[in-house]
Formats: sequence, structure tokens, C-alpha cells
Amino acid sequence: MIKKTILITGSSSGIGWSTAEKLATKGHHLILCGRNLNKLEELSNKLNTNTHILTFDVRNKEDVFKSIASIPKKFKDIDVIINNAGNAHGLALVHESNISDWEAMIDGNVKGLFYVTKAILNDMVEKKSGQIINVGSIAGKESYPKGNVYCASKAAVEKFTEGLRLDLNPFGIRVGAINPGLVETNFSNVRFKGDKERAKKVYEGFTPLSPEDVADSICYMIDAPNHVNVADLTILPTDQAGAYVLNKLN
Ligand code: 8X3
Repeated sequence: MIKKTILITGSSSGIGWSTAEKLATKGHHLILCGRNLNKLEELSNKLNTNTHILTFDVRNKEDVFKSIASIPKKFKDIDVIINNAGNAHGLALVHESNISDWEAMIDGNVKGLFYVTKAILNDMVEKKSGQIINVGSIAGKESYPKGNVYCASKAAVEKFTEGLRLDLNPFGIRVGAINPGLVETNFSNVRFKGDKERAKKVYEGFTPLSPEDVADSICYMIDAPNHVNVADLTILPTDQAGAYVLNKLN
């Protein structure tokens, strides 16, 4: 198997962490990006492959470009970007929701993803190869009540993915999105600002996806032969039929 250099944002927890673990077992070299240096070091120490740690917040444009420019030569030739960083902040009717929550989601899920992509893209265009995998959500295809700005941010990811695919098509760069349904991670804990009880309830009464389930699908997108671009992969728990249609016991 060809060893690739793969950059993962949001790798200090959840889907990003699991994806790093799985890719490491295949011997890929990893650039682990996130805000929490301790967690990134903990992950890096676990992995039996070459890793480089980059600590930055995707919302900080200067930091994104500076951090990516600082990547040492050994890791510079990036084959795959996994744009995974992103969060939900709040779940409220649009007129009752908080503008600072909106900004956090637009800045991170949308603008941050754009910045990271832009900071790496020229090199991929120049060498006429590469792959970009954007972590979207079923919420980008279908809004759910009180999800308003979060869903809009994931719809932006879907449209940006399409745009990238169109623009990068002449350069042989594969572009795709993975759109998970409910995945049990720290996601709801962040959304509900540390209210663990409320967060736990989101995943009760059915079997949600695990971060490992999503990581497996990301590996599938990467492992597909070079002439195959998995452009759009929606992955739901079997108990989930749509963004807010759930076969739940309670
Ligand atoms: C819900 C998807 O992204 O809100 O079906 O967890 S997400």
C-alpha cells in the first residue's frame, strides 16, 4: 500500500482522533492538527507512525496560514486533507439563538475549512494530485428544527465541496464529502455547553454511530483506487432515517 501524508484537522478528539488511529495502522504519515496540544501529544505517542503536530484554531486565519507554512519538509508533500474540525454551538429557535454561537459555527465549520483548504491547495494543483475530504453532516442536506445556523454551515460545506470538485477536476484532485448522521462524540457536550446530562440524552434509546464507524468510511474514501472519487458519502445509524427521523425507544 502507498504511504501517504495526510493532514487531519480536529484530530484531538472524536472522528479526527479515530481517523488518525486507523490511518496510522496503515502506515500513513500524519499531520495532527487541533487546539489542544496535550491531547495531540497523547495521540501522537499512541501512534506507530511518523507524525507532526500543528496547534492552531481553524478560525484564526493568520494562524492557519502560518502553521501550514511551518510544516517541515518531510511532511510538506500533503496527499490528503481531512477537513474535520467543526462544532455545533447551541440548539435553539432561530429568533432565540445566540449570535456569538452563530459566529463560532460560521467561523469554524465554514471559514476555517475554507482557510485550511486554501493554505494547502496550491501545492496540490501544482503537482496535479491530491485528495480533499470534507466532514459535513446529514444536517447539510436536511435542516432540523432548532439546527438553523449549524445546518446552514454544513450546507455550505456541501456546496463548497461541489465547487472545489468542479474547479479542481482538471488537476486530477479527488474531492468528496462524508456526511454522518448522529455520531456519539463530544459534539453534543460542546453544543450544550458542558451540560452532560442533556448531551447524553441525544444518544439514548438507539445505537448511534461511533467515531470509528465514520473513520472506517474515511479510510474507504482514501483507499479507493485513484480513478475512483467517492464524492458524497452519507452514513447514518441504522436507527436514523433522516436528519431528525429517528427510531428511538423513548
Ligand atoms: C444529526 C446530524 O450533525 O447534527 O442527524 O449530529 S448532526
